[in-house]
Amino acid sequence: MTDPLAALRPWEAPEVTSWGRLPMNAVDRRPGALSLDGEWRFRLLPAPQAADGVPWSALHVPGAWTMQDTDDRPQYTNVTMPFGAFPPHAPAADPTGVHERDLDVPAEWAGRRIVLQVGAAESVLLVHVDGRPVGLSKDSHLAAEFDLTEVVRPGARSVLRLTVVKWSDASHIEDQDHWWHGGITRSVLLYATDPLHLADVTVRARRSGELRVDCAVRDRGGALPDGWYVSADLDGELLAQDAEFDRLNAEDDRGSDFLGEARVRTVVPGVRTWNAEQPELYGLTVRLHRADGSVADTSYHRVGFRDVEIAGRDLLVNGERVFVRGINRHDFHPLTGRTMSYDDMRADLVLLKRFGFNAVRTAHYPNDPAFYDLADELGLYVVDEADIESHDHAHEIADDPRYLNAFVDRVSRMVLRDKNHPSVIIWSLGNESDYGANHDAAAGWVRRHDPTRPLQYEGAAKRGWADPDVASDIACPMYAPLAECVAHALSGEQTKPLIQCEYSHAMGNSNGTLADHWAAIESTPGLQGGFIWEFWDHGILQRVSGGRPVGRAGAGLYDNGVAAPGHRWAYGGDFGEATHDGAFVADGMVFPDRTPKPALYEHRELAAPVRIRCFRHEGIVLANHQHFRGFDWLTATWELALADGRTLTGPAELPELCPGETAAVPLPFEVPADGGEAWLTLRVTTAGDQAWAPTGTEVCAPQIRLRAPVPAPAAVPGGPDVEVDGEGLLLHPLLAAAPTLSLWRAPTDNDELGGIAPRWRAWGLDSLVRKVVSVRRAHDRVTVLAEYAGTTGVVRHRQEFTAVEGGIRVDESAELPDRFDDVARVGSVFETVAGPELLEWFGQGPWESYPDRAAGAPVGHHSLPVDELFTPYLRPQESGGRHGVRRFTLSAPDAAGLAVELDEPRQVSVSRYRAEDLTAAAHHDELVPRAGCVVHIDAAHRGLGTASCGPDTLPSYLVAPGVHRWSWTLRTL
Ligand code: IPT
Repeated sequence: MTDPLAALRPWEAPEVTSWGRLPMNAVDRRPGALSLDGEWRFRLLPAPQAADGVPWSALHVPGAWTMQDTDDRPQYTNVTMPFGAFPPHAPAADPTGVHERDLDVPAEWAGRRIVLQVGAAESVLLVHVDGRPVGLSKDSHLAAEFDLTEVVRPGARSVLRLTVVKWSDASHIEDQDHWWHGGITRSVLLYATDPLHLADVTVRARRSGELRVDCAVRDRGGALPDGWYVSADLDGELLAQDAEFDRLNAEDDRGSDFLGEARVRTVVPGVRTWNAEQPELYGLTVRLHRADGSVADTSYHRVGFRDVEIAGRDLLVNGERVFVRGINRHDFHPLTGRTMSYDDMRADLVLLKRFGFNAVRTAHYPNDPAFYDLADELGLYVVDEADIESHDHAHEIADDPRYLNAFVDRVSRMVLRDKNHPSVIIWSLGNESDYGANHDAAAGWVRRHDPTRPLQYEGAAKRGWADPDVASDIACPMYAPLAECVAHALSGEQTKPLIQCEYSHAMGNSNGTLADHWAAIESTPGLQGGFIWEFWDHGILQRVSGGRPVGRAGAGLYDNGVAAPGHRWAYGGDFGEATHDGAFVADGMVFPDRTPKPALYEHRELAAPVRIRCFRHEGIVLANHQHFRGFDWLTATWELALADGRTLTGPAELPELCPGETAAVPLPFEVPADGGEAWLTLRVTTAGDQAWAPTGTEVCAPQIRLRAPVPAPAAVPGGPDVEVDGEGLLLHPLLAAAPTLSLWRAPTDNDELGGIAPRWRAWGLDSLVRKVVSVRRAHDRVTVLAEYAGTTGVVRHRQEFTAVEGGIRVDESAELPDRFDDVARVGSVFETVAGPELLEWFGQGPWESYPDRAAGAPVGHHSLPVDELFTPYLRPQESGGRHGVRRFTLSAPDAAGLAVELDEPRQVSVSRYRAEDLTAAAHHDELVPRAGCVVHIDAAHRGLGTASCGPDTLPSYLVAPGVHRWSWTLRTL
């Protein structure tokens, strides 16, 4: 092969990170650029040096070819590399996409400097124009720019070829936990500048109002024009120029195209500072002038004045110890794989703001540039993470000098690109790559280049949370048990802020114990928050026919978390991959179509700016849990839910409170003397439009109990006789299956991957064999004793059915042997006949809640269609539970209904699926809803925890062995 680029075999040369690539900079060239996005000619070669005989087809750019009906499909692996070759090698079979298009360079660009920008290509990009090599680049998540001035002619047509090699030495350091794709995934631009141009602009803006703008100026022609200067204005006000620099410039007569750095310095009096709650931005326009005053180049920046520092073990933003309510987020889309529009990105961040997040870690690579603009504008603290994860070969690569350049290159280019964003408060060296000299080299570069921000790296922090010598200013563990974090904070040894870079793994039905985490964080100095893993369920939309995938990945329709009929959310293995990590890719707080999972409501409440501390002296104590804002942007209504079925509402006044302050507020109503148990909820909404929420958006709904339940009067005996069959099973016209004992739930991902469900199976809890021991009939009651045998133990179950006015009272007990020391649930399960469609309940809701995830579901009178109770987690599993249910009815306009009264607040679920239906299915399209309702009433239900990756639930949420008792009354409506 004669092509010198290919002759280097750069895909197996980690030392080669680029050739012919321009230095990274922070000048935004998107405005005024020529978009090269659209249909390109495309062919997919089996390897980079394969013969070019493949015919051309068409491909949309930007867009991964793995999502566009080629033979190369998406593949999901977490840690394991998708090919066997060891670093720095690539496999022989190495899909290589040749993208080609005509390039018509505008005639009016004559005499200008012409630059190509490729937004992102994975994993090696080779650029040719008219067959001439122009350059190469690596790093699948950062743009690469190439100067085309010498190789194109304004007014003429050239052929631009971008060759993308999928697997390379770089793949070994891009081993992140998401889908593998190939292609160009961000926009391609062509732009022109004057030969005299801004090569970079660095902005530093402090909360004092101090503003420094440093402009690197180059002249492509090397003509050394005299008398050029830089001006800058802030929101239209001209800022002072730096006379000292002009002098330096005049003296500089070297023959380089680098002309020097122009500086602007000023102090903005009375500056409005930037923080995530009030992201005040100023518009900075930097202009580079020729000697005659005409403008040669312009760069626009949005500037936020703010300070970030670490003081002792506190991370401070503008001097405040802020809580970091963070989430990890990938650039993901269910139709494109990776390519996101501005609107998609905005929708992601708006949703995060609405659910109480104030921080994002760009796991595990620099995100699309639009992300940072939006984070600045909407108010999110960003941990900006470099594109380095060598998970499968972490130990060898961290110290491998062949990769030294790549580490420094990736970290430094991220910093050069993103340094001007106020939202970026911390740099991260990458993820899961062990810790070695390559990291220290990159850290050294960052510390010199940008001393204004702390640096973190989990792999370094692992060496010791308090170790001063490692490349992490923050103790940023992942999935550390809460008790360990608290112990560290109390140890007297803590030297750095403790902010977990990953915690609370959101796979499937998860995020148990989030409330316990936040109770500890908010009450323990030294703990400052963390980043939930993660935002997205990375399900790719896939059309299926007869259980087999058809058509291209990402084609089809979806709505509300559910793939439309004939489609499914594909996860690892669904594209026929031999090596994959299954549903581990579906571990986010939103479904692939961005529908919130119920756990998001839990988070929203735990982040509530308005809290009710307590109820006393006929008033409530309110607290402002923000760091910078009062309550003036919020408004509230009160809602009083009474056990007798009433819900009263009215306007509530929020007091003026500074951050951290509390105030006693009298109740704006009288609590009715009757009505039983009473709960006050404040519905807090936005008083005016916010950038992320229109007026009236609910921000939180804090709640407090005003009156405890009043004991119910004993049921009046009477009613129809209780009937049971020969097996002691209740006969009832509305029940298709009688209440029996249930100890099993369809394993959640946490149950399964945390090793909990395997124990249940070993005990035989998924296939208990019921044997009736005795049936005793008295005049108004029937008592049934039964045994449920597992493989290693027997549970004794007693049911007493008593006829009461209008129905049947069921008193139950179950005795679990010591051996069954951790079961999913202890309770009753029964099935109704077809008919009931609506569930109405008094308890927590309206969304799904579980014992260790119940802080965000207020007690009240709720109702939902049975079909909407269920949460469609990508891999079917236990879902749809409601915590703290006191009573419920199941009804339909034209069918008989039933009402159930519980002895105390219980975990209840109503669904169209039995636990075994859910257990057996791998995807939703395999589930067939039953006509009746499957109803669970649990005396005890195990917490969810997060054991699919990280700590299990806390001991207090486990279901203990011994005797469990519960009672309920069933009536016909
Ligand atoms: C951790 C990874 O950093 C993250 O990318 C993701 O894989 C997460 O786990 C699980 O979903 S690494 C894990 C080995 C703790």
